[in-house]
Amino acid sequence: MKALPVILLSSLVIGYWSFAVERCPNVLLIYTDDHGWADFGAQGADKDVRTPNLDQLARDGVICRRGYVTAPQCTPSRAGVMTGMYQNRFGVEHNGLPMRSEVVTLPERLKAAGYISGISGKWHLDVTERRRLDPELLPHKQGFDEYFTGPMHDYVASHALDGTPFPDAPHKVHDERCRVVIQTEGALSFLKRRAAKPEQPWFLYLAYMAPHVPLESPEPWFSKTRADLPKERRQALALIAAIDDGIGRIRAKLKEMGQEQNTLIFFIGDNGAPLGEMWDGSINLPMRGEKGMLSEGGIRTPFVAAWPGKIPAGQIYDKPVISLDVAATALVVAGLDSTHHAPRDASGADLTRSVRSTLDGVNLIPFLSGENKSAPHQTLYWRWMSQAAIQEFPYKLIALGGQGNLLFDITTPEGESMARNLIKQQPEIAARLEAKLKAWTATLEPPGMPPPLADRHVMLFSEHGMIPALPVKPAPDGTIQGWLCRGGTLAIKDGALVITPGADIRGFITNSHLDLAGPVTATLRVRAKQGGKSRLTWRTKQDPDFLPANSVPFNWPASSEWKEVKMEIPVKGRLIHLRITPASRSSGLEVQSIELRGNDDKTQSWRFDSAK
Ligand SMILES: [Ca+2]
Repeated sequence: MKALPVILLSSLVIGYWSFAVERCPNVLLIYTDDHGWADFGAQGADKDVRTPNLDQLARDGVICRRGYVTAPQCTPSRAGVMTGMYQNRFGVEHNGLPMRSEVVTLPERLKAAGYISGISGKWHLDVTERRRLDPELLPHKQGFDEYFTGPMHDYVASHALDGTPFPDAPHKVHDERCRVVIQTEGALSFLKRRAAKPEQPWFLYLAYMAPHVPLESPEPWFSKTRADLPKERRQALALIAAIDDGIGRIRAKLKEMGQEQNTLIFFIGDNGAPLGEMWDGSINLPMRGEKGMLSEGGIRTPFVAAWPGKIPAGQIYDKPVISLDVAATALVVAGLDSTHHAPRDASGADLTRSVRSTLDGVNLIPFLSGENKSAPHQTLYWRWMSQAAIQEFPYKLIALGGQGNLLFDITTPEGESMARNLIKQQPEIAARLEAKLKAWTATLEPPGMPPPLADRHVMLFSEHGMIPALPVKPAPDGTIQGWLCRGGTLAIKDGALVITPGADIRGFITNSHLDLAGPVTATLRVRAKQGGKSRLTWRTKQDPDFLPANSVPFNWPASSEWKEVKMEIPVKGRLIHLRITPASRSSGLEVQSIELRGNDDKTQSWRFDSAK
């Protein structure tokens, strides 16, 4: 008697497969890396980028011109798309914080509908602090049945590229070819195995590690780019062209398998291009800002969806959508409960945001098919390091930790400029959005609005013309950006902090507003007319006072040029207070910048060269 329900269930399942006209669709998610909004041809933003296959995919489906991701950085953005949940809800705020194994992923959920899942390319959800890898957090521990995963030339795989299973999987594979080609072949290898089992639906995550740095010049694509462009631009265009060829090969394979009509495809960039020293050659124009910012340039990326026969072809969709919608859409088309219709209280507040398994995205199919004319999202949220943001189109409020709020109308790309900051003109909208943002951040892990910890991020907003240049002047209490000189005086002169030790004592500069996990890396840009032996001393949260052991020496360079001095500070616990004691009897000590980087990659930094 006990076995009967199982037999009944089995026959029902077999019956379903035998008689169903259509089985559940496959889902293919292509996720590129640091790929700016402008960089695909059909976007129409840049004339140098050529992506005929991606353009064809867009013509066969829809370009979402307001497509967002959940963070302006790799790991948190990937945690969001892989789970369909705002990653801050389970503590993946930024790179260096891996996704814990108990977090429920899309491939894990799809198992209930009989899907087999595969990944090719970059994972980046297993990187702990100080860039260590945790093998317990690899894709095969997070729901992927088959995998060929890695960023560049070294991979961990369940199958060889020719399709042969590795009996000792996870097996290490080294391949010297261009990473984009390898990652395309990893995806093709997965598809080849699916062709042998056409009755089983599948999910494939093809995460290209491009055009992210380190750049390379792969042929035959590089020599087809315009020779008068900057080398980085040519390299990015070559890598994007290689991705485009990969899309062509994969779509040809789907056609050969007879699966073209039965595959829902998403193409999304994980975050905007970085534009500073680490420029990857990609561009975000006309979006303002870059990777590392919650302005449009950091979180609005290429976003295409295609499902022949289900999503009308050739559309441009202008209502905001987000990468979180991939999981909700995939689960609904797989016939599973996406559980995203969260109960709300009378004020509209979502009561289940804090429930770990509740999705934050929506099923996009009714919206992209035209069945539902309303907007998929009333409100979108972000929090990343020292920034948080909320968007209720067309308004977006950005909270810069310790620097106040910005309010923009983002209808036009140039909307996020200092001249268009509406924070004073629209106090009621700003207050309403801030209250909602505070309520949302209170449900996160850890809860709360962003801390004022990353001056370098505030600098980015200043460089992109979204806030004025940072004022650098002594505060009424005599400190300069939190630094104080004991036994001497401090001044800002010619873009540097100038230290004048007292007549009889050498004094020191000190900052007691620190909070960094040890060990800490200190990077100072300094110079002096007379240098010499100097010292860093510190105090942690646990220490009753400055202890003699908490000290490292360094040499203050005597030089008319700025010199970078880098030190590992072997702090045990949390650094809260630091002293920089200059060389004895030295003169003309100057500091251009100080950066302190904690063990968890959090930084506190000061630049004195923006003084006017
Ligand atoms: Ca990225």
